[in-house]
Amino acid sequence: MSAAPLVRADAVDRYVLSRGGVTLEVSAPASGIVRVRMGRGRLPEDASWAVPASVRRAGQPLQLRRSGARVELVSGSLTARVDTATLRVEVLDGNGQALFSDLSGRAALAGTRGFELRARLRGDDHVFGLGDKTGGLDRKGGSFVMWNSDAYKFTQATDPLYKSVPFFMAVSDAGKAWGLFLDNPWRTRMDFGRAERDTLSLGGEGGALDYYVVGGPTPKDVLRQYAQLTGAPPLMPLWSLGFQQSKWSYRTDAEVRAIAARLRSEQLPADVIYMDIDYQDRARPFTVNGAAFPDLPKLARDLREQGLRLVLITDPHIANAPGQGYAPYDTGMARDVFLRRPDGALYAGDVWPGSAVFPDFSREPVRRWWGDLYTGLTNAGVAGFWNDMNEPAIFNVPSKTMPLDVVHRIDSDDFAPRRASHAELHNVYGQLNSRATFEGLLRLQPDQRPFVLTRASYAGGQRYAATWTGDNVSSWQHLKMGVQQLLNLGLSGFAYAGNDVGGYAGETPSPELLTRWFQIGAFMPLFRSHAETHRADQEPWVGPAAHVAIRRHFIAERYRLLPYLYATAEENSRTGIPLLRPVFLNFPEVLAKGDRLGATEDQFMVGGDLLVAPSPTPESPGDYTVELPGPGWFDYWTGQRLDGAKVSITPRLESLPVFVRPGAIVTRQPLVQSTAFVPTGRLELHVYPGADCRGELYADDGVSLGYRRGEFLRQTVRCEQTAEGVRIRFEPREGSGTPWWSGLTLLVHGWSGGVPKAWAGMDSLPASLDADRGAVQVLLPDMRGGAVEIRR
Ligand code: MIG
Repeated sequence: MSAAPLVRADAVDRYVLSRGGVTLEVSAPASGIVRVRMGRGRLPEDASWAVPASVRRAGQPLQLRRSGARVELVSGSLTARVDTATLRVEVLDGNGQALFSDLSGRAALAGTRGFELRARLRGDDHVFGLGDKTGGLDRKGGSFVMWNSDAYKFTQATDPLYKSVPFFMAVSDAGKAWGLFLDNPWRTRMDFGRAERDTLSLGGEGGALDYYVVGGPTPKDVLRQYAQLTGAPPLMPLWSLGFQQSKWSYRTDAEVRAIAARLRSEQLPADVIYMDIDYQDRARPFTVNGAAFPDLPKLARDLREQGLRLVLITDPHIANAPGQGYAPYDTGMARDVFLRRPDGALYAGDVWPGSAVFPDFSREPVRRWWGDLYTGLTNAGVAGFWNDMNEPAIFNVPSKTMPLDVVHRIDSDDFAPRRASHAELHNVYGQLNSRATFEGLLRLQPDQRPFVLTRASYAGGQRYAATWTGDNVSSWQHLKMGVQQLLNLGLSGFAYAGNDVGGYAGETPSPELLTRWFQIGAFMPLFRSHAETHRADQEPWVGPAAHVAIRRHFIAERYRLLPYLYATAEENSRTGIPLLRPVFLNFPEVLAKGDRLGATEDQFMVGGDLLVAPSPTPESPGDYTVELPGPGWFDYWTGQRLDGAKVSITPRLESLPVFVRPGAIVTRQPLVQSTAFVPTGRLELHVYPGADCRGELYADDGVSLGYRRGEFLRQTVRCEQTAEGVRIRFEPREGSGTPWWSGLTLLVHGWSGGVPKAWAGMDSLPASLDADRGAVQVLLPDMRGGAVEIRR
């Protein structure tokens, strides 16, 4: 190999060059991540709502090489090649293959404001991310706008939606991935070969051209790198993984108690009941209608005894109610927290309380004031909060939001204090609203994990809140589309996401639709049933008894699976890898099958091991074939090993096909009616022998931040096939946490021998054979380490 002639090689922190009135900067906040900024004249302000200063400032040195009109900057395995005449930037992988090839260079800033950047998009690349936008799992061929919008009854064709996450990953048929994050909160546009074949274009109306290219090379690496930039979600309280029952609205203390009582009498496990806007006095945030809810603390206490927590809605629109003793308005005015028009007049817009005013969440002191508003409700025992309408949504105006010239006065992070238009802050309004809530709750209850649910957000918002997809429709199409939305949210950093089970708007769901939605919802990261006001009830007990029994079975199955789900959530908090995953994230080789995403488009995985395969045509269920990533998979429900990698399914209402990776070790627990009740008995370890055989045990108290001080239990369990059977190895435990379980029930699936013997060290343990299921069962003590061998 002959190297290009080098003039100089240097290590630099960043590389800056100006040409034709445009300044370019290339830096590397971490190895394998290249950041590019460009400005007219000088560089734009180095500040961000998505990437914390500590990350942006942690520059990795770049190796600089000059060769003629080109400069190469090497960071880890990535090379950024700059054409010094045009300022075009190309990012190459370790093999010298171009991942990202900018075709515009300084011409991207040819206009007087904003930018328009074109780049090459490879023909065999699939594109994922951009939050919960509809239009299909693969964004290739699509064009999308980032502009947070209240999108009631959105469809497959609606764009923009509630959130703006200008991040995508491109994955080739060979499974090679890279990602791009455009850190610009203004109205932006991304086009993936729709306007122009094989061309990616990124456009923005204002603000900085500031983007990061991350090099993968696997899809999981891209997500880890994106999490390095924008953060991973914190480990949320265990109860947020339980079943959540909501409705607009449970209107009285008696109605909430009746819902709780029914959940319990029906033996429908549940952790949360939501209270929507009608609990408030005249729809005013941070008030409680005392006639309907005479004693909220008592209600919260009584529910808690039944293992149920309350989550209350608190919208950002503060009633414009001077002189009425409404504290959020009065204290807000005293501290000048509300947004104003350019002429200094208070901005007021109509929402639920009537005329309302809006906090300027771009100011740290305002976020602090907002956080303190939760004092009364947290003291009353409310466990979590729901930030709705924070696009922000405004009634009675064609734009459905506030005027773009409303003035924010940024005072936050490492931003220079300055005035900025709503056009700049619009897409971050919801993210900053949920940040104010999250940070306020942490101040009020420093050792509790906050739970915040937000509708609008921006990249990085996963650090503060879970999210849902807004006002979906009770239809088969939404059931199917919702899975793809939640998959893409997971690929965009938002690992804690759900949609309204049963559908929010439109005609009430048929019993079949509702049952199917409960089945799939049971495998979504957030499992929350919710529906619009003035509709027939759609709680899980509504409809024929046979349907209720199926829903109960699936809700219960989710509770049995909580140890597995929670371990996956804990992994997410360290890595950014989501709970809900498209098949290719775990098995990039499925992309090589050629026909785009083929049959895997309708499938999804929960964690690394469970593959769920609903009907691709749920509205008219005929037989269908499930293609698994390889041979040797197991049927989750029967524990039996399957022949081959194709399974043909005849849909039956009571079942949802779920398959287990050969090599998985899946944890399950005894059924509880709420995560507030500690299970008694044994933890089940289901071993499915195969290559790369492992599983994770993770447990902690589920609610406090003790896990950050070592109060948790984490343990890897591995298995290997031996000449005589299977050996299970328990690696040493990490953390000081104590388990709730009294011992372990080990179940080894796919057993073909006769009655086995089990050995742990020198002692023989009782093992029994379930010949029908092809499983061996061994009752073990709690294993802090050591190994067990099951022999034929
Ligand atoms: O204008 O609070 O998406 O979940 O039930 C509607 C009432 C306002 C919209 C949310 C929905 C919620 C509803 N909200």
